[in-house]
Amino acid sequence: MHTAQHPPGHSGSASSPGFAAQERFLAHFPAIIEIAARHQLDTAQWQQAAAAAQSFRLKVPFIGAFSSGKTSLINAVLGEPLFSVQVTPETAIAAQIGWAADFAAALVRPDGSRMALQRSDLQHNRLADCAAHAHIEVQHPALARWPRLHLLDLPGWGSGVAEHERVIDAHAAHSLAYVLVVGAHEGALRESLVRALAELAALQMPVILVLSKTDLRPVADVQAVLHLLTQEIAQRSGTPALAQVCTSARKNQIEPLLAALDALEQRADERFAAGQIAPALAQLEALLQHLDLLAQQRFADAALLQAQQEQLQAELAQFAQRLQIETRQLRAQIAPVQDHLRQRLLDGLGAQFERYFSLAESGTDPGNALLLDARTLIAQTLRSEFDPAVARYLGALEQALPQQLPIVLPNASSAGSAAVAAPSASPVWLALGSALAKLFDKHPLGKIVSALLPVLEQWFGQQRQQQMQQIEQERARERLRTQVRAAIERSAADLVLQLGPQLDERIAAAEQLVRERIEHERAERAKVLEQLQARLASGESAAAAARQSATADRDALLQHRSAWQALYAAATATDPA
Ligand SMILES: Nc1nc2c(ncn2[C@@H]2O[C@H](COP(=O)(O)OP(=O)(O)OP(=O)(O)O)[C@@H](O)[C@H]2O)c(=O)[nH]1
Ligand SMILES: [Mg+2]
Repeated sequence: MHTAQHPPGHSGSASSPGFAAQERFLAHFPAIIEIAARHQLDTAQWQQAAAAAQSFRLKVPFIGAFSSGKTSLINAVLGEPLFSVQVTPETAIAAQIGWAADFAAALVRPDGSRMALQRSDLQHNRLADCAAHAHIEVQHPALARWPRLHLLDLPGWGSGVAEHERVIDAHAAHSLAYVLVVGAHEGALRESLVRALAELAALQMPVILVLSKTDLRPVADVQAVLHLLTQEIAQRSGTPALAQVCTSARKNQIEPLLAALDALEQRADERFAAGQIAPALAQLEALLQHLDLLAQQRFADAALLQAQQEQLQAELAQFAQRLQIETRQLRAQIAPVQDHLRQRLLDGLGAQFERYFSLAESGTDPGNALLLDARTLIAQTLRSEFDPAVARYLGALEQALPQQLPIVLPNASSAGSAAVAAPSASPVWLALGSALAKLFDKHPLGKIVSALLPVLEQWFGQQRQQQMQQIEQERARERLRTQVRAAIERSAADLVLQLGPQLDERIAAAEQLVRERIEHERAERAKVLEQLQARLASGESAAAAARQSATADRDALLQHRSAWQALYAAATATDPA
């Protein structure tokens, strides 16, 4: 069987620490949790960080037209015909496949309930109990070479907005790259894929081009098609694909795809380092500062402690004020972003007027096409107009952080999903930052756009019947033109209206997150000061013992820190290849 071609334990290059990095990272948590508990500090945040690191996976969605060969490719990667490739689109269901030592499969319903599946259920597509929006989860030992990837086999991509929403909104935030599968017989990108490309580009999501079914065409043709598609992707998305590979699932020629997955697994290391190790290092920095205080002799003085506490209160009050001002300023950016969006929608949708008109003329509802274009325009506007404002906001808060509190927020520039922030020596706000960044990372396109769906449907649905009978008449055509023009204007206005509350909601959530985090650190610091106070009354020998225990624990933490820093450095070392 061909699984023998990619044995477990493969490592791409010397700089790839492989799956072991995750295990090595996790190994430090029990000791750290014990130390935090010993000094009556919060352990829940460490439990959460460990759980997040444990379940860390990145998705690799396979998208493409119906029957482009997505499922066959995934079967080939697995080394067995696990998923049925009968052409029955009505039973199409998404499948997520990840590594585990032992095979397991389950149907997962939208409410989270699971039903175990047998291999044969998948092979024969016996998914009778297939609730709408359910999906399949498979654990498979053949993926040992890519333990941090979840391959997503998605149903063939039609042209509807709803599909875009499901595929891009649901997965983009947790995806590493999208695999675009195009059959060699297709020869060109379908329009729905062209739009997907534009949107993925706006989200700065890389793609891998897989030309499938190359056995169907002569080698020279295949090369020509590959060349054409490569150019088109670079042109449409503004950057070249991460990789472009030729495959034939039928002939089991999938080596180039396996190599592309290797490169993704390597990228997953970097994302693990940025998303898990760096925030944990920041959290560790905070714990170290608390233990530093507990270890110090000079706090055996009540007056000093009192002064410390008062200074902290003053700094916190000042920060709260600054937070309010900065948040208000960020909110003030919503209106200009809306103005830009309105103009961009009117220009961008207006440029497509003839296309929508001819769709309407031929009796097809142009609403879908219009909304797909609008999605891309909204994504582009948010990236160029709103994201920089968020970055400024995060930067200003970082500047304003109380000197005394070991609060770690992310590098403002890490707000984008692709950015990898290095933990710097200065207190960057990583722990809170990655949470904040996630909030702003995923733009609420689905929510904005879907509100307009029924409106447009009604708009074009109502008079279509009547229109079609008179379509030959110039007057009716004119009326239709007016209608399309009005639909564009109405859509632009409605989408702009939808955007406001969505951005506002996000800003409010960010502000709340900052408040909670500050409060958390304030409470931690208060606990430390209380312990120091109690120590004043406990006699010198007990105080000395407590200081000694804090010193020993701080030294132990320094060891854990160096180990994590080494893991971080290994994962983010630039690949010489
Ligand atoms: N000649 C040839 N046919 C292939 C190849 N890969 C898949 N096919 C055929 O193409 C058809 C569709 O393959 P699938 O793998 O189901 O394609 P898909 O993209 O998953 O299809 P949907 O999920 O329905 O969108 C099947 O009849 C396959 O046997 C290939 O490499 N060469
Ligand atoms: Mg399929």
